[in-house]
Amino acid sequence: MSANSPLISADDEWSPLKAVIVGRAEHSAFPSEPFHAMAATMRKEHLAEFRPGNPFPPEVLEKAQQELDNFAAVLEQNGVRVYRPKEVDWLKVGGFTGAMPRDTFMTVGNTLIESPFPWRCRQKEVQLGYMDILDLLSSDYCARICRAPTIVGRDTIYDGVGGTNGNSETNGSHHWAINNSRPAFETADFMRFGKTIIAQISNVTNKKGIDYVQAMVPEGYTVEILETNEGFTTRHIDATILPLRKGLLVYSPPRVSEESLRSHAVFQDWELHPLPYTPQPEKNPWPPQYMCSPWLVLNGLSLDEKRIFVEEKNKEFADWIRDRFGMEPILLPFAHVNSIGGSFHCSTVDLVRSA
Ligand code: ABU
Repeated sequence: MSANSPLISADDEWSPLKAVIVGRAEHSAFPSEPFHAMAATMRKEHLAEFRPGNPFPPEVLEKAQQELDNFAAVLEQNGVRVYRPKEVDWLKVGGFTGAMPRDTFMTVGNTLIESPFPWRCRQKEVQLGYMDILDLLSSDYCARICRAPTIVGRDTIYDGVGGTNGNSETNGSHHWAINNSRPAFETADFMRFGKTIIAQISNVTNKKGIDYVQAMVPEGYTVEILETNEGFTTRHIDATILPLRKGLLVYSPPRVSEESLRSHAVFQDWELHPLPYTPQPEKNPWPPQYMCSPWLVLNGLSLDEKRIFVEEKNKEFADWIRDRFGMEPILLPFAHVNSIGGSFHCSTVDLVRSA
């Protein structure tokens, strides 16, 4: 990149990647929120771990950090400029992790938008981990950085939702684990398709959050809500749909239908393919799948319209996209990062992609 290249400029998920944030895993701890919010998003078998001051097992974090460092090195070898957040003791500060920046920021054109997190344990994430990166990015005078709005007074996001049985869906008029009293989202519930941004409402993203993104994006961009099939753990659109390149998208059939996708003008002339995959439950997998679903197979990061990072165990998926669509998957180890919340898409924020 030349000295005058933009530091923030990305419109989609597949154009050649030039600059990216890659997260880090040290000192990550299980997030801890009111029981109903954890129960609505996490697997039952690990629910008891989601309590204050509980670190992920050190052997998982050590390997996750190695996987992230290796991934960052491979990106650099491919000419991508890589930024890393600061090392933070998330356990000590009552936070979660620096490994999942996709939930934290989204690039739309020249604008970087910070999530007004619903989870309290994540609300200091940017202040603690990402200020050096934001300082650097703000040296590009054409870049806009939208920090999350301050919550004035008491945070009301859980008022009237939840309860003690952990099932948000049985609670009064509210359906989700958060209410709509203030804008709240995780940016992993949004995906960019040029001037159209596709979003989903979920247990971490509300309608006011989506309206807020619409207000923050540069002129000419539109945010549309995709109807997804609400699952008990609905959180994040990036394990539901995966655009492999312009005009070609793979989706998780239990999570979204072709009809729902087709109802968005942006997909009308796209090839839309259901992923032919039936998750097989594993008995006591190692590392434990603390914070992810089997559909994380769709959580790839594209280097360009051919090359995409895929977790090395997902060989069937890699073969399928190679043989069927002529893709060139790059297989890397990432199982320990998966364990704590996501894959290559979740653990990155693409800052610059250029056509
Ligand atoms: N951020 C992806 C986690 C969601 C899932 O595993 O389905």
